[in-house]
Amino acid sequence: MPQNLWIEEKSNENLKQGYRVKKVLFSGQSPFQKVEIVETYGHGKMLLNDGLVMTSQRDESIYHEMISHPALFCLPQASKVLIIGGGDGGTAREVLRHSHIRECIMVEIDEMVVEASREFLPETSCSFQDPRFKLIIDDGVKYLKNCQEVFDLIIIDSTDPIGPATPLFNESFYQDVKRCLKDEGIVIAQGESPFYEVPMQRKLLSIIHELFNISCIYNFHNLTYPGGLWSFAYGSQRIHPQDHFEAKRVEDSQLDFHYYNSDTHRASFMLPEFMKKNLGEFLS
Ligand code: SPD
Repeated sequence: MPQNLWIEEKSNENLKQGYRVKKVLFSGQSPFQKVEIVETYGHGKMLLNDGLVMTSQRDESIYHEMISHPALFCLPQASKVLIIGGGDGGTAREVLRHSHIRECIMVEIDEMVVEASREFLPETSCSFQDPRFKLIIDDGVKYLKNCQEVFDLIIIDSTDPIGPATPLFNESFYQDVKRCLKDEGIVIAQGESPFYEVPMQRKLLSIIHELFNISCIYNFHNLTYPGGLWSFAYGSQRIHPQDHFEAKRVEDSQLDFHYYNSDTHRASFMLPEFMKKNLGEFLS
């Protein structure tokens, strides 16, 4: 292995971020994308799809806690969760920490991501053996189009809106999300960068605003995704992320988190002024 091997993530025409690599653990070409798992010096193991970092051992807990627990603590009786994407397993791991969850279905288009994560990222994929977990290898758009079930929570743990994830950012997909969600249910979607992806955030929020009574966006801080600040979109017909949130539920759960707590829950929905200016017309 060369002493000075780096991987560079090119986020856009003007931005690259680099990581020094200790070892390439996996590299494969699936029908959908190039899948790589590398061990880095500074961020531990990383999963990349088509050269874009999906998850890093150093801070994956932040992303996976924040995509799961704000909704789950607003839905204390949730039993049935659908994850679209999420092939590394981190979101399923967090969802299944809640003992009231009876079924967690994950629909991932790319089996190679699941299998590589199973082998090389056991810390994130550790819930694949949970009896409440069901894996479906399929296109999430097609799955929801034909789906006749309803869920308490649907989580869109997608890659960036290029390649196989592009249709996950379209209105027709969200029509199906709405149809398959209880009125007391919540949809959470990977919401991109508030610094670099304003048009995409506006598109996503406008769709959610159009289809759901409550539409919000919330933020978390991380090391890996460009800009450090990253967002999730939130939609629901009935459940408001602040009005239906009780801090005591978090304390009573006795779950031990790295980033999420009742303060970060509330704070994550408080937006900086530039985000209010960019997205305010689509927010409840
Ligand atoms: N730029 C990366 C966007 C994040 C994508 N999702 C990551 C999947 C982690 N389960």
